[in-house]
Amino acid sequence: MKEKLEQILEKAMRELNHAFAIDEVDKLDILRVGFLGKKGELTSVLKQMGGLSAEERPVVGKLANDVREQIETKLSEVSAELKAQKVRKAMEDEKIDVTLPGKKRAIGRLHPLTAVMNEIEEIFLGMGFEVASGPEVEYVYYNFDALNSPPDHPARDITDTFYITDDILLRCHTSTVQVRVMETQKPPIRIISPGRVYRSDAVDATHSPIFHQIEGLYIDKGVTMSDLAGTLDELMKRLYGGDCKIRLRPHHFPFTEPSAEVDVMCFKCAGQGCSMCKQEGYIELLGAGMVHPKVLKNCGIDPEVYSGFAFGMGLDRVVMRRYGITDLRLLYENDVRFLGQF
Ligand code: 2U9
Repeated sequence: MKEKLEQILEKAMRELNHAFAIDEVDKLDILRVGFLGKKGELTSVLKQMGGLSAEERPVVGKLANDVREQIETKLSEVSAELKAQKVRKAMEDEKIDVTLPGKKRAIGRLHPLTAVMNEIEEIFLGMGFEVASGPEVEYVYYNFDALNSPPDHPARDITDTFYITDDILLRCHTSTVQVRVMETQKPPIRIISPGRVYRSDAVDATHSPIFHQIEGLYIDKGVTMSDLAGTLDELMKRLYGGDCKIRLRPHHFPFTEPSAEVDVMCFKCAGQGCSMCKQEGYIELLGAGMVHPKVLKNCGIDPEVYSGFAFGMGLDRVVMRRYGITDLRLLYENDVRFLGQF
């Protein structure tokens, strides 16, 4: 029996050392049960002690206890060492070198359209205007009829405007917002209406079915054309610098009378003429005029008491001029190689 006990001890040490060598912590419980459990190898030997003589029993019993203690001690040591090894490995794997430089996170920036729209809004907020908004899916009434647009106006054609039904369309200008405000708010009214508008245009370097506009409206008593010119002059000076000048050329719009095309002095050549302004010295940037009396009346405002001016500007065109962008599509393709420059 002594030899058997020594064999068990030797086997237990060998298997525990192997479990340690292969970092097999789960094997320890199997070995504990295999040697010390109810049906373990050592327990089986101890059950045979009844057959020993009175002289042998205490000697073998002591030896068996020694073997049990050595196996339990080895089990504890291997278990503790494997746990410590696991902690050391985790510490090593999860080690953070605090001296490393931080990871630079690319931060986003405003789209040039948004940045310029914000800038223009700030200019008008500084002049006492408010920012108004309205639906992009709009009634024909607000987009055309209320604006004194004749029934046969070419802009009404399905070739120019996106229709959803005969009475509903995608707005082709943000003038619709002004009409809605005029219907609900008594003068004085000082608003700008920035936003997305839609026209049935084939996409090319200067046309897009979706583009952005900023329109403005000032309704009060005694508003004149010089108020319009002064406001637009101030806008352009704040946008393009104090030396910037504007000029008004007679034009026609159904919703304003008199109407004007407004040119802005080319900020590149200061009016001398260059490639950007095609030697004109000025660039056409917006349209404007005094709100037509019929439009005032359509919105319940008495043209005998009140007058007002309005203007409309293509925001995309302002952005393209500002940054020397020659292809409108770049503003809508979301190419980060392009957008990352702003
Ligand atoms: C109301 C009355 C009048 C808005 C105006 C223009 C002239 C104009 C175009 C410029 C470039 C649109 O983006 S664009 O294609 N707009 O020329 N817009 S006056 O007149 C209004 C608006 C609302 C109630």
